[in-house]
Amino acid sequence: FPAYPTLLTDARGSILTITVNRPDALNALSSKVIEDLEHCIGAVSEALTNDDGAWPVRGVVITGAGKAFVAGADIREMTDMTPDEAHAYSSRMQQVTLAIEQLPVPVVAAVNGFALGGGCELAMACDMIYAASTASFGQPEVSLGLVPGFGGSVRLPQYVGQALARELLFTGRRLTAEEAHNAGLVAAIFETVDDLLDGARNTLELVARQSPAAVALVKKTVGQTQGLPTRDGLKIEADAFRQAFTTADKAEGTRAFLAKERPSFPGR
Ligand code: CO8
Repeated sequence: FPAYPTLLTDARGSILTITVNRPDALNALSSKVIEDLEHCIGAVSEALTNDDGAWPVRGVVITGAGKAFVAGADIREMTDMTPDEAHAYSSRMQQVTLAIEQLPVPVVAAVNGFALGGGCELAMACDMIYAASTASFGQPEVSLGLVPGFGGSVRLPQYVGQALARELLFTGRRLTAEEAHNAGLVAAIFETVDDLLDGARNTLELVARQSPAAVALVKKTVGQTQGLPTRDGLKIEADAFRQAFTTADKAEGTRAFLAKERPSFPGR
């Protein structure tokens, strides 16, 4: 994967790390960052659309350069925006968050520092949030006369429940890494940023040993069933279960188990 003007990319084995790299502005999501994220996530998606069982990427880590993960949308850029331009800006980044959710491989947000506003929203679009002990999370939009525009009003209640989400959205109060962990926003905390990146990559290495087809299918199912009534969610799950039975990975996984061997998944 190429580097982009505002992003660094680092592929180690099948794990791709994307680093938002505008440390002087605490990695704020300018239109250029959003465009680069759009192209980079698009390139990953394209690399994974082959049906030949090749999975050049098995997991993605998103992190930030310097002391912030992402300190929000670019406040400077928003000063002269018209309401219609703001709508287009919000919609464009929302599409990026949906593209992350639609990737067939897991994405871990490795939150190394401030994840505020659009930064918290970018993290919440990922499959899992891991945090360094110095990370903090919040939706401070109301302190600027703004509201979340990249999914915060929708995804934050899904992560932490209505009561805490509303408190955070109405007050702009920040959560420490530990509070975010206790609230269910963060899956794991690491002492240092190096440990954080190792932890994110180790989890994705573990994922890479499983059936790629099954991981893609379960990611899709979890995404599709969020917020649905149980009965409707269960129907989608049964369809996914059926689909697993059409894959070569299922044949290999169950065969290898019974033969007491390690599976060699075809990836289809
Ligand atoms: N946008 C632009 N520049 C920023 C941003 C930002 N969000 N955050 C920090 N910076 C810049 C600062 O202006 C400063 O630049 P300079 O050195 O040129 O003065 C540099 O980064 C360093 O920042 P600080 O000096 O403020 O660093 P501190 O360590 O003192 O403070 C904080 C760190 C607490 C993170 C502080 O920078 C801060 O509060 N930042 C803003 C956080 C925030 O409010 N984020 C929410 C933005 S709104 C949003 O995300 C809405 C999303 C949806 C919008 C869709 C609608 C179109």
